[in-house]
Amino acid sequence: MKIETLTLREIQMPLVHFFETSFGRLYHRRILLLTVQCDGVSGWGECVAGEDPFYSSEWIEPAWSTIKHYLAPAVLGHTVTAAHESAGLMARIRGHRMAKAVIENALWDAEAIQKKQPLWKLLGGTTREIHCGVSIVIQDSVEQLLDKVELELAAGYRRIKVKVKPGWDLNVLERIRTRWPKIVLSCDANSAYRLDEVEHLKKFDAFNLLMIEQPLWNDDIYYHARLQKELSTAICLDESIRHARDAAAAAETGACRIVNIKVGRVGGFSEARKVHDVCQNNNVPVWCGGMLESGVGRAQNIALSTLQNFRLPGDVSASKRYWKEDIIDPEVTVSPQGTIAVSDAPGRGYTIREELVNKLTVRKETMAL
Ligand code: OSB
Ligand code: MG
Repeated sequence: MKIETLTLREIQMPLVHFFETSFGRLYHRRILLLTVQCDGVSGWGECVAGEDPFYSSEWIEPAWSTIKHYLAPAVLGHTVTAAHESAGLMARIRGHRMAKAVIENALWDAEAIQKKQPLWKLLGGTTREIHCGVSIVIQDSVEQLLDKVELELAAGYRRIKVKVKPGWDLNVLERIRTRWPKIVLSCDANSAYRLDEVEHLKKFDAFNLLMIEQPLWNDDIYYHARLQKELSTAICLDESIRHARDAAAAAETGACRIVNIKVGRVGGFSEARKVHDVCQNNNVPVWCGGMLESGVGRAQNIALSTLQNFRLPGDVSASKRYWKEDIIDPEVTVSPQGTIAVSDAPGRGYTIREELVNKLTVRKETMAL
């Protein structure tokens, strides 16, 4: 596959509902999409960098300029036999994993289309159907949150995850558990706690949670290992896992019992597979995290979730939870059993609605040699 051109664009999409975490409240998404042209085939990728450097130090402005000035020149004009080889071409550039991932993932899409194979099969996936959960954010009141939980359970979702932060945690979990004693429930702190809150965090054990996600610092493994020893609830790491070595260190130190894999956070599909394998070898189940993706990123998350060790429901949910109109056809739908059926079409398995993408585009730049 000769990497001929890269087209980067920013689209803007209003969210159906605001998204509030311990970082703040978000109403609109600014999303970078990338198209790669190889031997007459177009592969699409989505950069999951946010509009602000709050979840990660990466955000869309530096992602755009890093792609333009460093990553595109590193790959353009090169011929690769498989998409994963692009990671080697970009290795000289440190960090910027979300920016690297969009290039590598677009190439995986192109490779799958070229080989007339569904992306999930090319990745080594084994299941025809993935299990879905939802991430429910901080609301204006607990009553509003309970209404959301009820709605998502009725839609069939198999795991409810709620965002927590000091002041919006034990009270919320208590109310959910009282009403639904048996549901699969977890929480995500996005690093909102510190080690001097261990006594407080121990109280989470009363709620029979599947996991508590990323309670401590975003860049920490060591103190999570100390914390995990104090809790009976499994810790799941999200932000802290940047690559397979982090996953190995976390498994070795006992810093978590579950890992959330986000393909963008770890730099692309090839590293995501390595994280998956390290976790599988250490008997640590994984699940696929979400980053409020448009259909392009959503399709890639679905493909990744078909790998064998994705044993827990992911934050991969229906397009309509985020968008009035998604940019793929068909949009992602979830069955009443809380599953997504995987497409057998070549590549990502969903068509890009290019006219709609063009309408949503606010800037666009094509890079070629
Ligand atoms: O921590 O999983 C997270 C969204 C943006 C940044 C961080 C996180 C999230 C989510 C999104 O929880 C889940 C989804 O896409 O529905
Ligand atoms: Mg998280």
